[in-house]
Amino acid sequence: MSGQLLGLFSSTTSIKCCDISVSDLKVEYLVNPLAVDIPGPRLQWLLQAIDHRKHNLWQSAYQILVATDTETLLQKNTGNLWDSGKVVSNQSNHIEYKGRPLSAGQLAYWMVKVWDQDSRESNYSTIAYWGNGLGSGSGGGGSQWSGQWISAPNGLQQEALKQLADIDKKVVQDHQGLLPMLYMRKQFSLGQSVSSSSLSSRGSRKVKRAILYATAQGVYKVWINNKLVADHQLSPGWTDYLKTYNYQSYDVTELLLTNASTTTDNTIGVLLGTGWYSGYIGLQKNYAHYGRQQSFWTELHVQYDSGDREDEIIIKSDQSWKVGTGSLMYSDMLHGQLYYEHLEPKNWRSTGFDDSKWPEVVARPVDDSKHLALLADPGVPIRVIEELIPVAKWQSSPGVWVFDFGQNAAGWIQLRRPTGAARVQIRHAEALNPNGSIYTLNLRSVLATDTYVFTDTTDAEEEDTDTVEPHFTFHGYRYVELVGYPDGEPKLTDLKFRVIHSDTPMLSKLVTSDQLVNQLISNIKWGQRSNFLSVPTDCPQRDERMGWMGDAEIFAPTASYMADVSAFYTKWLRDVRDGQSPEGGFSDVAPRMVDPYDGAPAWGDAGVILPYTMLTMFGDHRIVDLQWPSMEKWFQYIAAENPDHLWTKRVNNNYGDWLQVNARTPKEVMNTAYYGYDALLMSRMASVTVNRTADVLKYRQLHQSIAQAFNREFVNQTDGRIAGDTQTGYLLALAFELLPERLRPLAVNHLVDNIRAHDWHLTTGFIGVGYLCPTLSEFGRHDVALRLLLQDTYPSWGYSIRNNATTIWERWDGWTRDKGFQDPGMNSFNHYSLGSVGRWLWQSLAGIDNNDSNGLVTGGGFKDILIDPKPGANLYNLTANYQSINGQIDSSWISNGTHIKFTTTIPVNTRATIDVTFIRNETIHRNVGSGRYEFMGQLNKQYDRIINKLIF
Ligand code: RAM
Repeated sequence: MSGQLLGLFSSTTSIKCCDISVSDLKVEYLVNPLAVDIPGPRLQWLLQAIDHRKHNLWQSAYQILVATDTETLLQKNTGNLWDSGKVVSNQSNHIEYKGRPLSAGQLAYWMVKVWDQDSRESNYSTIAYWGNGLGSGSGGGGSQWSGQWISAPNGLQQEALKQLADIDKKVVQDHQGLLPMLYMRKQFSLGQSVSSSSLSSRGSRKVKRAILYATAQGVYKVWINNKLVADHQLSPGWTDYLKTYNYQSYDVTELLLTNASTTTDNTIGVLLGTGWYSGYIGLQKNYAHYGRQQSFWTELHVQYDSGDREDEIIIKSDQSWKVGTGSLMYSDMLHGQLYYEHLEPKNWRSTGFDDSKWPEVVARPVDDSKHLALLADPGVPIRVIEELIPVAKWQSSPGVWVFDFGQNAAGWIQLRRPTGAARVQIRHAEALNPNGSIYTLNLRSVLATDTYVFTDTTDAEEEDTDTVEPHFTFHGYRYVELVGYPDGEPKLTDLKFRVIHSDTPMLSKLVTSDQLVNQLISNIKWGQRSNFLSVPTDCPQRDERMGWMGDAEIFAPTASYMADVSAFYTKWLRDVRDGQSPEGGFSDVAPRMVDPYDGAPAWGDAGVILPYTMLTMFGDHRIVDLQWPSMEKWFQYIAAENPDHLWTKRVNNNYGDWLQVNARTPKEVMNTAYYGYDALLMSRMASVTVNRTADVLKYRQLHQSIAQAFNREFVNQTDGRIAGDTQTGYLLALAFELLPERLRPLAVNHLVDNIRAHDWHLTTGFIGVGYLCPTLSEFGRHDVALRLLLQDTYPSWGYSIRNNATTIWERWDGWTRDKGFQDPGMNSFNHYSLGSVGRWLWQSLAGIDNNDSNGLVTGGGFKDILIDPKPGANLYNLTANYQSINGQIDSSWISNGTHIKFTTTIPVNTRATIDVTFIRNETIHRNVGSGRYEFMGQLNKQYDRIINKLIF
């Protein structure tokens, strides 16, 4: 019947047409990655309903074809690398490639078709591809790398500094340790580098694909024939350079000059900066943390159009490269950039530049004897994601212009190049002094200054004359101060804020009828954007910017609702594993800084919590397997010194509920609770991963033993009071399942009493805040959670918003009306930690969750969804969607105070339980398949009370 109808609706669709289409193919979470160093990469796709009015659509089978070529094979439906055959399964992600092994660098093209619930076949998807990595997971064997680490000969940068001292002695004296950027170049011709045997056939062979692989000890940018190979920033990103380097892969086919005569030269130009490797590093406050000498590594692999695979390494980093210096006297990650235009070697990235005065580089082989791994980057690049223009400007004193961009974020200024000679200085700040000048005290020791010394435009290199921007620095700011701009009054359009972050697609949305809540969501989002910079940092502005583990574990669920952070965290979890000490201690920050301490409780635990988050949010079982040995080690590490199950030893920096206010949660309460939580998560993870039946029991028992110790030591077994009597104490005990059932209602009452006693304010710090609203909602006090959400007096999220916050502050009292700015020693206005409430907005308010997220019976990844929205307060309207790995889930409601209409959309190939509890006289509990569902009715009593301030 439905088939016939479909035939009537659409003349182009055949009666037998499948109900679903396939799109968004990815490999290891990435769109067409050029290098994947994992055996058995996992494939995924999304399914869409062709007719959105239909329900209960799912995939009953799939077939994957993988081939070495598209035209001759895949388009003829032949998979010479892998033909999965028709696999009866509804799995559409995490499907392991099981075809022929790929050689290093080989490209595999693939497509997939599916059968719907009625066994009707879809068309094949469009073709996607991935490239096999060069090391193929071997961890980097020295012998397999043709490219070498190349660096500058001793003295080259010192020479440039001497030159600088002639111009600006003070800069050199003040900043011992800053180093000039290196310029590296190599001219090459495709014709000259092929072996003599293949020379004759050269004319007939077309380059099919050219892939450039590159990485650095430092940060780099690459141009081929004066064109940037990609829009990536700050590559290769930050890893634990004592152990791992990620190389990036770029398709440069279009950039190479291949059609002209064989003598045509191509030129590769590389700018090499200090970055995390040898630039100024926060907290440690030193330069050259990993090494003082920056090095670059590259290989350019070319594949020809001649059927079978044939590869040539056309160029590689070796002794034959030249190196010089130029206009970039420094471009330090934290401090900023100093640029002297007249020192720039003109056209150095183009063929024909005379580099005879540049010395040769020093080359050394990639050495695996130190167990250094060179691995394909599993993460996403940092990019300029958005540009902001200033919303206001003023002079804080004569000639000192301040610009306000209206938004705190991370990035840098792109400046219109002035016409005349000038020394222009840009300083960055998050806040203002009362007199309208910029407030920079909280940046601590960083300069956060970009300086340009321009010559006359007539001398300037042509293509760079319009705008200038720094290469290897970033700042966290909302305001900038501009001094020395020569063309009269600077215009708003002379400056652009180039906003950067790791390119995690941020597609999920949540909008409500309440402006304060919307601003909170915006602040959380900008906190995430500003701090997802290769690693999840604490803050983007002061001399810190490190991968703090406590911040990361508490925010990870929120981050995973807001954006697709799957690849980002996959990359970072290697940094976490790399940072584990031989005894088993995870670190406080990953990449681990050379630090005598292992991770503190709730910080080191990120090593367990992050894989669990990946499992629940993305259904990723493999990351659990990968992390399992290190997680077990972490338990041995804690257990070794805490045999009584109270986590009182090996607490290292022992931060406690960091930056809590008006409360003192005993550290041993928090620490022991976290030990229990770790055990709980281990048992849950073991329950859904293969071959871990014994571990389920082992960790469940451990959780019980810890719970017993916790109760014995900290909980009054009669009245349920927990030592310290703080919100965080009750929250952790409830959320981590540490209390016997009979004590739970008592603990909830103590929690609510405590909130009431603080006049309906929170007292939680970094850790407690993550469980505040979720636990209240879970234990029947959603009304109190809403009250805290909408609170706008100190301390609350609303208080910062009422005081113009556009990001989440590090501290509840970052600025107060009574005291002004907090101690500048630690006062960031862009820390995401206290924004961990974000997950509750999606999970509880919008009600989009995994079904049985705790027991993980369903394996995570929103394949089995729970829709259980909890409307309330003056939120008469909410529209949310979450872009899950299994497709977009929608949830929205609109209410007029007496009636409510609720709509939800469940993606194809998933199922959901919908619980509607807010309609009078009706308790709806329905198990459904895909499609759109709508419920309408009179609001029940409970919500009459909660929806109290109606606007229409
Ligand atoms: C601060 C960091 C971070 C926090 C640690 C304990 O310096 O900013 O956010 O996790 O301390």
